[in-house]
Amino acid sequence: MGKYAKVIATPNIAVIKYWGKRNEKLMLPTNSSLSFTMDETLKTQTEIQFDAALKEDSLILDGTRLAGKEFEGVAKVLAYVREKYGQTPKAKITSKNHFPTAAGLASSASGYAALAVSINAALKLDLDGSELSIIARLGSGSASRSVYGGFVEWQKGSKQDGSDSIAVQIANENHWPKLRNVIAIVDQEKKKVSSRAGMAETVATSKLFKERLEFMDQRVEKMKKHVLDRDFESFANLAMLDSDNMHACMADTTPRIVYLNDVSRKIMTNVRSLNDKETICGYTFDAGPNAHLYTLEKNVPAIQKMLSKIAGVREILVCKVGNGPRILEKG
Ligand code: 2P0
Repeated sequence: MGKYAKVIATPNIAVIKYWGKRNEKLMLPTNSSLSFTMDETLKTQTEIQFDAALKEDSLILDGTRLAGKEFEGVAKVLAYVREKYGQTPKAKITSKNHFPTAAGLASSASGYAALAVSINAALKLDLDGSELSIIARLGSGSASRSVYGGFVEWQKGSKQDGSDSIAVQIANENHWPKLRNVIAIVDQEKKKVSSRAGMAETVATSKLFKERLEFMDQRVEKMKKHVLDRDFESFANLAMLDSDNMHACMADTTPRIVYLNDVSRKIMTNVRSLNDKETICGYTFDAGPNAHLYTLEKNVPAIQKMLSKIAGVREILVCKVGNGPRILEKG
């Protein structure tokens, strides 16, 4: 077949959040972030075929051909690869997200990680994880972290050209086998502000965000230690603090950004009650009302029970730490 690959990649969930860019074109963040890549409960499958007979690049996502703004990320990734690794034929990309319908879970991380890994496999470029993370980042910042399994730091870097803004695996998928992310899918309206637009407004207008940045290096280092020590209590408490702090910065943005709703807030209150005697659960929320609840395997039933009693929780998914992108075929 030649220059073909089929790849699966999965989303990641950040325990120290990325919110804010210092360079929008190169997608360079204002702070480092830390996540773990999830298992294949949620996944994107991407096929890519480079072929000299094709007249243009194309992407069919979940059966729909994307154009204009929706194709910009892919165009940017392909342009970077062509400039850096030489002329390549046009690409036909077909991608499918295996996510619960309309769950409001972001698929850009798994999507662009799958794209970066499939390009590398199809063109036999033999790139390392750092370079794959740079390619994925150009499509979506959080995707840089999904090119690895396990626990991953996206280092913000300091160079203007972004060559040191890369993801690094800090522990592999076998490091903390008992850790779970229980996802509560919450009823919601369509997202009003995209993360990309929202974070730009926060950077431009929030004073609280400037203060957040002063703590972030230290916070990432602390979280790395909690992960390496498998110190669940410290891990969960720091994840909650960082999520609360990011959502406070969103609220401090002009115009105010609110992604959480009453169901999200009810979940937060219930987590606090569950943790009354001992920390068995931590929460984190991305740019939407769905809750991601960290816990250890033995406490999953208690979390599911708590969630099942909350009106407005539509679905509950339980994810483990995953092993990163998988190449299914290449040729
Ligand atoms: C994160 N989020 O660290 C944070 C937490 C949302 C809240 O990464 O503009 O879709 O494509 O770089 O990666 C969502 O932002 O934004 C995100 P772009 P992205 O996971």
